[in-house]
Amino acid sequence: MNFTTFVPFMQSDMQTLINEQFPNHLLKADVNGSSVVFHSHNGVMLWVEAITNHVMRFRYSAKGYFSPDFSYAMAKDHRSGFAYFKVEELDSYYELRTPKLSCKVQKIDLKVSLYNEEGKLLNEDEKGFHWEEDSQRGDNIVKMSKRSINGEHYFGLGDKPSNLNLRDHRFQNWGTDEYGFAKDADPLYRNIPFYYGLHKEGCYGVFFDNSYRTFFDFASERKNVTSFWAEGGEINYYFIAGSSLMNIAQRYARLTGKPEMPPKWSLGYHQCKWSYSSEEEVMEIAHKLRKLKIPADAIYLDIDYMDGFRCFTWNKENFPDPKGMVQRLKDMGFKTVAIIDPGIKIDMDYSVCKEGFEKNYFCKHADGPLYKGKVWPGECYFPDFTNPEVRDWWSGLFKELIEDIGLAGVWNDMNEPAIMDVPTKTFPLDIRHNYDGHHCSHRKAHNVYGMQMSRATYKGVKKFAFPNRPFIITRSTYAGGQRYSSVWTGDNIATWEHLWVANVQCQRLSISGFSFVGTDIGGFTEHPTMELYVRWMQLAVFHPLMRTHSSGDHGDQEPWSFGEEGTELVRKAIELRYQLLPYHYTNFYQYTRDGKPMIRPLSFYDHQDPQTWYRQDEFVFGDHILVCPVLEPDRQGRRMYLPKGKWYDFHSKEYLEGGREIYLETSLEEIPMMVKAGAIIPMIPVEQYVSNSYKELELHIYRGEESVVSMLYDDAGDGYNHNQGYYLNRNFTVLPSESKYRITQHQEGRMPSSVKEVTLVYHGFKSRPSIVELDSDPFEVEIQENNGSFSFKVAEDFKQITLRWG
Ligand code: MIG
Repeated sequence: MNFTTFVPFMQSDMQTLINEQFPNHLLKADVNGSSVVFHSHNGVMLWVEAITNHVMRFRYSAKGYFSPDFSYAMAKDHRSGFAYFKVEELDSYYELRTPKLSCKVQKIDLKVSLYNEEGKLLNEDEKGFHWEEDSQRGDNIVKMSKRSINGEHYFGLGDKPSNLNLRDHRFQNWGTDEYGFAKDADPLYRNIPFYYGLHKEGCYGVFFDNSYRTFFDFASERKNVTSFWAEGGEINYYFIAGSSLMNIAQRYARLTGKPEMPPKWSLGYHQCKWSYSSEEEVMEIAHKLRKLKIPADAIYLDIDYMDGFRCFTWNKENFPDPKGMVQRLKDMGFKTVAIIDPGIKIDMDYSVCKEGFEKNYFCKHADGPLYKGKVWPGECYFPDFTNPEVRDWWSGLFKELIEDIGLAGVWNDMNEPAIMDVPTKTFPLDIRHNYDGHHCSHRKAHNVYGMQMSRATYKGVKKFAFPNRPFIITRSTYAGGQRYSSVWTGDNIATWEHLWVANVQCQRLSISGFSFVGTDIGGFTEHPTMELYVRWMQLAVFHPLMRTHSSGDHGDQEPWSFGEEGTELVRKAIELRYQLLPYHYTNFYQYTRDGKPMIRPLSFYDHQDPQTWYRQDEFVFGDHILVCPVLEPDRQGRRMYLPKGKWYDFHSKEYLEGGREIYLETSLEEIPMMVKAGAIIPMIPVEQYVSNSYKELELHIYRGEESVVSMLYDDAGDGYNHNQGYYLNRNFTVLPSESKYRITQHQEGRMPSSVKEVTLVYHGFKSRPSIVELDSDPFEVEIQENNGSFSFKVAEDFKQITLRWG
């Protein structure tokens, strides 16, 4: 019998039952610059630090000291920008203040409450910090509980395949290889302990930077409480204030970093399968893509290209001439990406194994012996990627693949780490890790293992691909891993439900720092129908990583695998992707520069509209495009919510008033898609692969009644010259009025434009203008009309174009 069921759920009882302990009253507070350390009589320490005006960090220790401060998540420059911090002692509490955020720490129990700049309560402790001594392990389970404010909503947490709004759910982070994962499965591959809270007084973010197994409860077990805890380490969290969810996303990106600009080709279409297992097969796929005029930029090699699954080797029978093959693909405009797993086959005739063994780079058990785990190659050793020396060695191993053979990117898989034939699916917990000199067991290193592998891979690929940019895709990672690698969502299933999951996961990953995301289009396991594959492809047009992948044993999954109609429809979707490439690349630039999520749930567009809190099919892609995938078979239309503002149907150019739900008719040809009134959307003609310099450029101008700014960023599409000012960033501002429509352009950067003239295409205007002025002079133009829109050409460096009527 479980006697706890008879005990009322009260703090004092909890303490005796499970030995929870709490800080008691304040002994002293040490103020030091922008931080304060509070000490309770029973030896608890709370360290509060202002990182910037909007971000405070809270660290607790029940041990009487703080361990050295170390984190894999934080970006190097995350502290820059702090301005002002004031500490005041009052009768019953301390008040710590920046101009944007204030915090009260109660003297009686060290409980914390946080207020925004208007003095409104954002968040407060319920039980606050407490801990449990785990007698079995001799470590502390560290816990934090917060009051959940009435009607509070929660977002974030990485790749959870559940409703976007996390309210009423419990989750955990423990990187897990979950083949054919189900909706609501938890945990999955990635570990991102960051969430947003939103209620009527405001919004905030909490980043719980702890790499042990972490848990979150969002008002699920107890309706008025949200809690998070970990199996070890510290309660160490960053509290982020902001006036919108978007601001908070940007501040989180400042803390944990952003990637560099990717090679432009990586925003093209990628074709993958487990496996294209011979040169012949690879070339056949490549030729067929070109022959059928299906634009594509990358082809992948899954594990079967290797010799007996030995990383950094080739199966010489099926791939007799890797360098030649990669070159032949290059000549056709394809980049080659190959998979590299962490497991190193135990084979002393295999140089990687021998060297890793001799240099002592593989993971060991607590009592010394090397750890052996079974994966594809059979028994393997595993590099300890948390050791900086091992990472350097690993980076160096890419020389041949990248520099000599010419691969453009690397795919890291199985790095949760995944182990076969053991119930835990991963390393035993006693395995030792270096953790950059902070030696620890697998309990602490598990959730960062994949991140550190992708970091070492990124460093190697970057070095040997120079002067080109690296491309990395990883399955497992931790918060901050976005600095090194893109991610895909893992082994999904070819079902309509999984199309829904794909949509939600990509939105959620995007607001959790990882915008460079995609899913296995069509599903990894099982086989999609033509309709499902088409709908999935259409959604993936708006996923920064657009890759078809499948397990290969359920039938083919190439763009032509679903009959002629399917081929047409898939081609059309991929073509739209390539037409929108300038918009995609600009969106990526805004992500790397400003930390803006590329895929934005509606609540990130307008959190003040309650309709957006539960909406999850629709999302905003970049600044100006609203997308709503069709997620069910056999649909002639669907309902969708248009957030406030005015919109144009991208396909029909119909003008629609927002702030309401609409029913939109759709065909299988098109994904429902809206453009914001006033926006300018850059588009190019379809290319078969990304060419890095636009030959023609169209600017699609959607009439609006308010001033709107649109951006178009471009650079060489590869290399690093953009860091020396060799880029071209155009900022367009529209200034509408009764009788005229004016667009101004401001250019920045030293890269000359690759086009001389741009075509301006005007949508939503009642009639063509009577006068066109270029930089305030009358301008003779030949106006083309087409379906209610009109267009003309103008020199690309125009400063101002004004249309007048009447
Ligand atoms: O145990 O490399 O998620 O994308 O094709 C399966 C083979 C290992 C799992 C990956 C999948 C990949 C597959 N891998």
